Amino acid sequence: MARTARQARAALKTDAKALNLVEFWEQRADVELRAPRNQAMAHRWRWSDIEPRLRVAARTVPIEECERRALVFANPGLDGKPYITNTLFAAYSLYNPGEQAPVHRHTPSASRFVLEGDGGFTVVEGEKLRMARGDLILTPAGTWHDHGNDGREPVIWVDVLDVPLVESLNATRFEFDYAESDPGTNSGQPVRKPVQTVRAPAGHSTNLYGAAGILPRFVSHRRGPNRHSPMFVYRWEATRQAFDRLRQYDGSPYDGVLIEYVDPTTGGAVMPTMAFRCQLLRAGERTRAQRKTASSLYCVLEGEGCTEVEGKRLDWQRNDVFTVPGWLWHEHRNAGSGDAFLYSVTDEPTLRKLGLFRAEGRRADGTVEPLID
Ligand code: GTQ
Ligand code: FE2
Repeated sequence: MARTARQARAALKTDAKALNLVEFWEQRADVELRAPRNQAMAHRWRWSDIEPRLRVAARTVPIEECERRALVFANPGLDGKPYITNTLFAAYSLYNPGEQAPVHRHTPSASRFVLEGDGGFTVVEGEKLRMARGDLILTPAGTWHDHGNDGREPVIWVDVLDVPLVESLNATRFEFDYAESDPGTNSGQPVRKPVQTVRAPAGHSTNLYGAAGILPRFVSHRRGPNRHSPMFVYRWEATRQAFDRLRQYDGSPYDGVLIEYVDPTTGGAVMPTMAFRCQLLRAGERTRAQRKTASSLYCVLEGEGCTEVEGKRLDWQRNDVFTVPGWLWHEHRNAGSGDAFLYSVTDEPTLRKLGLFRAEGRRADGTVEPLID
């Protein structure tokens, strides 16, 4: 009997394989994870390693060949895929004076955070946004955008997109067939264009949304096919002024003086999938340990310090980029004598919408508290 059962089970194993089935009891541990799998690792990319290579690409890779000249962060835990975390794609991009990235749109949502040069611009849905260090520019899912540099120096920025998330949902689509009616022809028929004609007034996003607490009631806040922030640029100048007013407060024991760039019409995240933040850690400031089910990437706008992620120490300085995967205990330290500003992007809005967001913090006495909001 026992022998027959053994034989039957052996046959079951063979049959299951042939029938494209998996015996749950054989792979249960692979399904019932006690904690997130986290293939993406905590990792730091040094600006000093990458900047010279970006300059080589700027000399040797023509813009006509690459369209968008980007060195993409590949998380060492993700098998060489061009993904910085399980949900995020990020890159340093460089555009020389006079170069242009042709107009396109895509289902992933995208953003730029500017590191160098002040001649760069992105045109989003007909609004030309000039870009300077510390500015955040949004190109939410489905918005047409093209980039260029009409200054005299190369411009460098960090792109962050939700490419791996959209890819995992099998919803990726890039389109390059932009067309608009050409007033120069009298046919009125749309014609293909390599870049958009600017149609919004100078400073449009800031004109409409730059004063917190005040919203114009004579415009639609819908700009593109989806719901997202209608404000496409968040200026460093305004952010810095906000920090000047906020720095007198204790801030969060877990994040120092943390701000989020929000949709002015809702007060919520600027995009459905990603949230964009910036935090000031004052000289010597050290945060308590926390962990969140969301994962994040950071870019160092100013200062030097380190972030410890479950025993792994990531030292960082100006323009470096690093990741903190989900559900790993981490804490930040400003190790310098001046302010440190960390820009960050997180997939927290996605996890919140799906009921998957949790956060915990370690109190001063070592006990753990849930973190809400
Ligand atoms: O600048 O529009 O790094 O569409 C990857 C995809 C940049 C962009 C990237 C993009 C862009
Ligand atoms: Fe794009």
